[in-house]
Amino acid sequence: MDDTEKTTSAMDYSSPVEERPEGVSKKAWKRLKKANMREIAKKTKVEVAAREGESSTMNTTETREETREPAVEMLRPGLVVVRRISSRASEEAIVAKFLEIGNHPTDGFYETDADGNRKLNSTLTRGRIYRELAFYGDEATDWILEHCAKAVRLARAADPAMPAMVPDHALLLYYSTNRGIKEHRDVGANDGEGDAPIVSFNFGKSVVYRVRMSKEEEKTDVHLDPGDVILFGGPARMIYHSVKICRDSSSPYPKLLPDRMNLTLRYAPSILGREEEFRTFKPADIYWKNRKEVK
Ligand SMILES: O=C(O)CCC(=O)C(=O)O
Repeated sequence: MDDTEKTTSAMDYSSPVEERPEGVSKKAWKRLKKANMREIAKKTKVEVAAREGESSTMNTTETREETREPAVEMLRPGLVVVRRISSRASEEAIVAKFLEIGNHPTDGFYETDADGNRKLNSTLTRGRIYRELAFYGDEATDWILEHCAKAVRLARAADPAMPAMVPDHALLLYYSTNRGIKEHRDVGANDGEGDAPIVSFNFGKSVVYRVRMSKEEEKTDVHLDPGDVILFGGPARMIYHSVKICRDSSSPYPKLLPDRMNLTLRYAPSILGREEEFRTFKPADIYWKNRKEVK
C-alpha cells in the first residue's frame, strides 16, 4: 500500500468533526481518535488479506465476522440507512452494557410505584434513559462515539446533504413487547440542534421504521435489522417517523435481549446541565394534562 492509499483510508474512518464538542470529554475524544486508528488498521489488514488471496485465514468464523462489512442506502437527501454497523460480538457486548445501565434501581429503565412494584418508567411497555454521554461511562461512551462517527462518515460519503455530527446526548429505549412508538417528529430542545442528524441504532428485534416528510405524503416503510442505523438530518431532519416492531422476527441474541432496544444519539449542547428536565417522558401524562387544558 502506498502513502496515498494510507491517507485515504485514514480519512474514511476519522471523525467528521475535527473540533471536540463541549459535551465530549477530552479523554473520550482522545479515545475516539485512537479507536479510529484501530478501525483503520483492522480495515487495512482485511483489505491486504483479500488482495493477497489469503483465503485460508478468511475462512475462520472470527475472520468472517470481522469482514461483516456495512452497507449504505440513501433513501432521500438527509435520510440514510447504514446496515451492519459493527460485528455481532461488538453489538452483543454493547447491548449487555446497556442492559446493565438500564437495570440501575433509580437511573435506569424502571421506577418503583407507591406499592413497591418495579415498572417501566415511560409507558407500560417502554423504559427510557435520556442523559449526557458521560453518564453512560467510558466503555459505552467509547462505543457510541466510535460507531456514531463511522455511521455519520459512511452516510456523508453517500449523501452530500447529510451534515456532520458528534453526539453529546444519548436516549436509550427498551421496549418490552411488540408495541412500538407512534408517529411524531423530534422537535424538542433535547432532540438536537439545527439540522445535525439524529443517529438511531436498532438492537434486538427487527422493526419497520415508517417515515414521511409531511402529513400529506404517503408513508414509506424501512425495514431495520439489529445492528442497522438510520440517520435523519439536513433536509430530512424534521421527518415524521413511527416504529412498528416485527412480531415474526426474533432477536439474534434471544438469551441476552429477546425484546428490542433503541439508542438515539443527538447533538443538543443548549441543554447540557439541564438533563433532569428531560429525564421523564410519559405520553400518558401529557395526554391527561392536555385534556385538562382543553376542558
Ligand atoms: O425506538 C425508535 O426506534 C424510535 C424512537 C423515537 O423515535 C424517539 O424516541 O423519538
